[in-house]
Amino acid sequence: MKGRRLIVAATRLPVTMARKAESWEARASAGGLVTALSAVAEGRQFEWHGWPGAHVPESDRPTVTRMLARRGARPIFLSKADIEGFYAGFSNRVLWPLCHGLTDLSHFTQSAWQAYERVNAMFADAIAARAKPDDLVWVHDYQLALVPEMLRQRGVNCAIGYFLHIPFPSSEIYRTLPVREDVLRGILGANFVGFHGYEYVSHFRKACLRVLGIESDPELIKTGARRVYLGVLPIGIDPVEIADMARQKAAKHEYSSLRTAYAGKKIIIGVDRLDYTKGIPEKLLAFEELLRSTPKWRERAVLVQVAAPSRQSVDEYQALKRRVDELVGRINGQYSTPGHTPIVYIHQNVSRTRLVGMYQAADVALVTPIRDGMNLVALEYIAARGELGGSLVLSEFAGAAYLMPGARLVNPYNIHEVAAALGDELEREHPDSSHMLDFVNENTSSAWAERFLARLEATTAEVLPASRPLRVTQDPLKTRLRTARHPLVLLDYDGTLRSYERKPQDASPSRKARRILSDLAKHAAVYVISGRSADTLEQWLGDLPIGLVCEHGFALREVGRAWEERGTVAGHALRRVLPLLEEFARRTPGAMVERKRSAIAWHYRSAEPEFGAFQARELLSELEEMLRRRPFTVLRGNRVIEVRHAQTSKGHAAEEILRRRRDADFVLCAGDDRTDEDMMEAVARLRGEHGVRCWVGGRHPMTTHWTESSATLLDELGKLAELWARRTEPPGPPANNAARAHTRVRGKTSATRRD
Ligand code: GDG
Repeated sequence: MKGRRLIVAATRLPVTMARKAESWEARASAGGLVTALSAVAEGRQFEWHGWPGAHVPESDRPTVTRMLARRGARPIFLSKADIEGFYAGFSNRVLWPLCHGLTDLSHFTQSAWQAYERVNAMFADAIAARAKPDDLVWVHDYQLALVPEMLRQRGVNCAIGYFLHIPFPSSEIYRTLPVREDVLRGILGANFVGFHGYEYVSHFRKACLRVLGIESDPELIKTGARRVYLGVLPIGIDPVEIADMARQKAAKHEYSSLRTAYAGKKIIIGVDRLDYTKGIPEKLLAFEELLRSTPKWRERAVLVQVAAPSRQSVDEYQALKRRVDELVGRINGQYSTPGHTPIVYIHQNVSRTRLVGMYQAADVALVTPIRDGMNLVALEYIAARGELGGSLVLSEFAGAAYLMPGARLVNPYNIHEVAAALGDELEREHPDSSHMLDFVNENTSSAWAERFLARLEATTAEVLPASRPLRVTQDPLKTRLRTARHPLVLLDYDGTLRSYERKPQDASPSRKARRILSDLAKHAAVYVISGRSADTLEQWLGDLPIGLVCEHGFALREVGRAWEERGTVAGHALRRVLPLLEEFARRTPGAMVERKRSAIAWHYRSAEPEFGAFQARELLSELEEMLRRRPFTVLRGNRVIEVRHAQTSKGHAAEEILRRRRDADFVLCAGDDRTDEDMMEAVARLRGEHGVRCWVGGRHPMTTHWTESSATLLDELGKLAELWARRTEPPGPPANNAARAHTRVRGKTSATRRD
């Protein structure tokens, strides 16, 4: 993949700095992410922002920065207090346990949170100073969750991606986080958010709904003017790197010393960071149970357990180490003989090459995390064994469980089940792991990175809108407008043709707006597409020669014709939704249910604000479940929740008009709120470059043009009417296929409502 510059933000740089006597030494650190990104870094400019792994005094920072710059790395220097609060304090003592569902181990402190915010801001500052509109920014993992939104606040307008390497917990758990809104909003600053599995996406969406009241589609969250795409992209490993390491001396040595030492015996391998999520005690207990229940394995099986030291400053990790030491001691004490020790416990950081030798020597890999985003060890084992085949006993709570066909899935909390599965796998002589191997070989880490960036780039069209101020008398727009033979104009009402009033009934159209609409209608087909009722539109605009769409697309009235209604809320929605809304109205003093033909609405404007909002989130969540795969949409408005038919939206109305006005060779549409986005989307999809989409109130990623206010829009529309009036040959509006027979009545006050 060639092209745009890539800026990566991850807590640790791929280079670790270490102080050596009077100078500094840079050591490349190998890791999954480094390998994954090295392929995508080729052929493009690339820089990586992160912590260099050591405290660097002020005076040495210029030197260290220069050394790192040569390797494409840009250091974020952290003080000891920052490292403690940001890394140990909030990332590893709050988010890590919480995301793995261990609320008891999640200890929030205000000072750690402040350090987390501070360090995230340092990353955002550093990147904001470098990022250009065409760059791609890729932020990694839970330690930097606030960075995407902080970049937006600093005016960064390029494509921002975020990948969460660990699980996203169920919303019930997530909601216990004291700073739950901030973290979600932080992530939602990205254009594309990637997770290892579907379950995490679904939890994330539910948290957005329950915590922020933001609804979403399975792959898309719309927040304000921005769209955040969600994707499932399970990470992989680099099988070629593993094959290369397998050929090295250290790997071969490890392999042959294990096979010699345990000749005629079965070797079980466990490789984990010494972390409480990895289920090491559970694994040891299951192995103990196997030895207890099946004596034949006591001297015929060995468990080689690598437990790499990790986060040793955190109390819980120290407690875990004590527990593991104790269990290993107990089991070895109980089952060792002079010739055999059942557990080889390696509490050290082992080189990757040696690890590959160990994997190759093992008949079974025992991977039992109680929760794990993905788990690379499972993949590495299968890759290292290659054609030899291997047995994998794998926790169903690892993301990898969904991707490894042929693995023996277990519940790590059930030690009897794990022991039995392990016993079965030890019996197998020629395990076939070819399906798993196929997956590992195809889903490589670099393919993962390529896919992520491709998805991120796909959002770019929205990120970099060629949005310009609307100036109808300036070229190239002027020429396009003047030469349009059958123009079509689609306009929202409130906020677009008229500024908002505190009382909605006061926002009647000005004389100027009515005159401009009439003038435009002499040369173009004009429609006002509004959320207002048919009666209000009739009263304010019904005498003008324009089409009207009421209640966000529920009914359409062509000039001189009757209202045509679209999907009403009936049947299922009425039977199931109405009682639910009524129940919530009963539970929430001040709330009420309104039944319209197009929708059922639950209003909570008069409810106590906090409680009303709380109940609204609960209701949204219920409605989402209830209406899944049903043709209804739930709209969240200003202190109102509406359930309407999925066919009822401004987008569907615009689509219908475009279908009727097929010969429209130019479309101008303008709007200012969420519901107008559907209209913008329909015009963009159906008319592409033949459409001018104008946002009122500022730039918007879905539009080609923008204008400051309804007043400036009216000015431009006025100029447009004049421009068309000055044309020598008036081309006239496009034909309306449906209403062709009725063109005689154009200009007359229209018919009445049907209902
Ligand atoms: C997070 C998520 C997700 C282990 N011991 C040694 C050593 N390792 C290597 C393994 C493997 C890596 O560390 C561990 O990767 P995991 O995926 O198992 O777990 P986390 O570190 O928790 O990673 C996880 C991952 O991010 C990627 O998105 O899969 O779910 O928690 O590569 O081989 N490496 C060396 N010495 C050791 O002693 N050199």
